Amino acid sequence: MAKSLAQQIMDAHLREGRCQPSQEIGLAIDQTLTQDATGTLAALEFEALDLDRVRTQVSVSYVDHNILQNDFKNADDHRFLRSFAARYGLWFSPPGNGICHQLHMLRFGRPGATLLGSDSHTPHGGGLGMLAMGAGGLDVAAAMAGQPFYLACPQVLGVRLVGALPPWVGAKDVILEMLRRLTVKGGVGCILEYFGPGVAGLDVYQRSAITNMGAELGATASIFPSDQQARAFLEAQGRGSDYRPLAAEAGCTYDRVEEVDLSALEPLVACPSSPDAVRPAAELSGVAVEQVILGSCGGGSYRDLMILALALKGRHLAPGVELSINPGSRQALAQIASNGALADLLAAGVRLHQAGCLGCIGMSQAPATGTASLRTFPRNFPGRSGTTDDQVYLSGAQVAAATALAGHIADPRALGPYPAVPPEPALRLDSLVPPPAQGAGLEILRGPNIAPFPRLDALPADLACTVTLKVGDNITTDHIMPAGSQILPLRSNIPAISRFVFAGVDPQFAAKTQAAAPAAVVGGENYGQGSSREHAALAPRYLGVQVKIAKSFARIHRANLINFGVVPLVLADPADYGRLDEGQIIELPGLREAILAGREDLAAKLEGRPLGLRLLASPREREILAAGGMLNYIREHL
Ligand code: MIC
Ligand code: SF4
Repeated sequence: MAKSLAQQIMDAHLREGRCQPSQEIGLAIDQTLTQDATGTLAALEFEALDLDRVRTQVSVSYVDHNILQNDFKNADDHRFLRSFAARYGLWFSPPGNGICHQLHMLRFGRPGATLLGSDSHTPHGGGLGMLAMGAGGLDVAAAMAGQPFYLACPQVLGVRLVGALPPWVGAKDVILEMLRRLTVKGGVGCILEYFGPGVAGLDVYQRSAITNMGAELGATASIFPSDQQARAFLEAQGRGSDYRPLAAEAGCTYDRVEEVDLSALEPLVACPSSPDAVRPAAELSGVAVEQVILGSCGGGSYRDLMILALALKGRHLAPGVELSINPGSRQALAQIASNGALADLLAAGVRLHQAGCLGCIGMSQAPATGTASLRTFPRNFPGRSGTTDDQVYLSGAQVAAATALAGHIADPRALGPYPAVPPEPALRLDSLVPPPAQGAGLEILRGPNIAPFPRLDALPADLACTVTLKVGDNITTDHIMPAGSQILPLRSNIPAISRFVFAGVDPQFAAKTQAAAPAAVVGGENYGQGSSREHAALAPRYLGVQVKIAKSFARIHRANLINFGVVPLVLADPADYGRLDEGQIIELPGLREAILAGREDLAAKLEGRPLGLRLLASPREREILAAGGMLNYIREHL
C-alpha cells in the first residue's frame, strides 16, 4: 500500500510495536532539543540515568525562554546547562542566540530525521520534512539515552493545499484557518501531513510557521514534503548536502483529508484567549490596539521580519502604539541588519529586543491593564502575557504591520502593493558551542537554584483521594503551572515552584492540596493542552495529587502525568462530570492491582456511590504508574 510521508518516516524509525491505530509504538529518535525552562529538569533526569554521553546523532541544549537575569537563579541555570552540555556531549546555544525551534531548523534540521524536543512547538521542524514532536523532559532525557520514544500510533490526516496565497495573506492565516475549522483539540492523536499543488509555492519559513502552530490543534506533529524549497533553504544555510527529496508515495490515502484553498484565504486573527477563536481581521477594526509584538518561534523568522520591514518602510507607527520586535534568531537579526531592513524598522519607530521567547512566555512585555495586544505568537491563553484579564490577539506579520500603522486591528490588504521578500542574505551567524570530544571528568556547575529531584513513592494498593479542584474544558498547562517572570526562574526547584500550581485559578490550591493529600483534580475535555512543561505534572504530584480525572487529556500532559506517577483517569460517562465537586472523596480500592492486571474499567466510588472511571494505558505505562513514575521504573529495571 502506498505510504504517506509520515508513515515512511515512522516505519524507518520503528523500534517497537506495530503501527496500528492507537497501539503503542516506540520510535528511534535521531535528534533531541531542550530549552532552559524545561531543560534543567531534563538534564537532572538524564543524569539520574547514569550514562557517560548522549546516544543520539545530535542533541542540543538551547537557552531562550528565561533570559532575564533578575538575580542569580537564571544565571545559575544557564551555567548549569552549559556545563551539563559539555559533560554529556550536547551542543549548547547560549542566551541571545535565538529560539530553539528557529535555530534548530537553521543549523540541524534534516529531512526524514526524527526530532524530539522538550517543548510543544518542536513540530516546527516538520516544515523541513522532519518528524518533529514535543514531549516532556523525561521522555526527551530517555531519548538522549538512546531509548525509543513511546506514543500511541497517530492517525495521518492529509491537508491538501490548492491555489496560492493572495497578496497580504500569509502562512499564519493557513494555520489560523485550520484552527478555525478544527479547534484546539481537532488534531489530537493525529499527524497533519500537508500535500497537494499549493505546497510548492510555500517556502520553508512559511511551512514551519504552519507546522509550529499545529501544536495549537493538539496534533502530535505536522509535516511538509522535502522538495526544491527545502533544498533552497538548506543551501542558504550552507547545508545543501543534508537535502534529500521526500514525499508521500503516489496513490497514498490518508485517514482523513482536509482541503484548504490558499487563494480563498483572507487575513485572520485569533481573538482572546484561545488560538481557535479565529475571525477575519477585516471584522475587527473596532478593536483599538496599543501594543503589537512581532516575534516568537512561529512568528519571528527572517521572512516575518522582512514582511514587517517592507510594510513599514517609509511609514511610522500610529500615535500611542508600541511595536516591539523579538527576533527569532541572532541570524535573522543579522540578516535584516545587513540588508538595511532593520534601519527601516527603527525609522518607523519599533522597539528592538534580543532574540528569544520574551513576552511570549510572559517574561516582560506585559500589556497595560484593559488594553488589547496583538502578537505574532502561537498562544494567547488567558493571563499568559503577565497581565491578568489580558486581551491578546494573534496574527501574522501582515496584520501586525497594518495594525501598528492604524492603531486598531486592520486588514493589511489596504496597505497597497504587496512587496516581495528578497532572498535571505548568506549570513550564518550564531554562537553555538559544539560538544567537546571527551566530557568525562568535566565538572557540572550547580548553583543553589538547582534543587535535587524529589523522590516519589510507588502507587499504594488502595487509594482514597479528596477532590481539591474542579475545572472546565481545554485547561492549559499555563493554568496548571503558570510561567512569567515570578515563576519561571523556579523551574529547577520543584518544592519552590509547587507553591504556584493553579495559582491563577485558586490561590489556595497548593495549601489545600498538601493538607488533603492524596488529592484528585477534575477537568473537562482536552485537559492539559498547550505547553509540554512537565512541571504541570510533577509539581502537583509533589503537593499530593495522585489522580487526575477528565473527559479527555491532551497527549503530552497525559504522558507527563504517567511519567510522574499521577493516574490519568477518564470518565466512562462524561455526564458524571456534573456529579463531581470539590471536597468529595473518590475511593479507588485495589487500584494498584487493577492497573497491573491491565483492567480498563476501575471500580471507583464517589461518596460511597459507584463512579465509572477508565484507565486507557499500555502495559508499559501501567508498570510506570505502579512504580510511582518513570525514574522509579527505570531504577527498578536497571
Ligand atoms: C510555551 O510556548 O508554552 C513554552 C513555554 O515554550 C512551553 C515550554 C515550557 O513551558 O517551558 C512549550 O511550548 O512546551
Ligand atoms: Fe518560546 Fe513562545 Fe515559542 Fe514557546 S511558543 S518556544 S515561549 S517563542
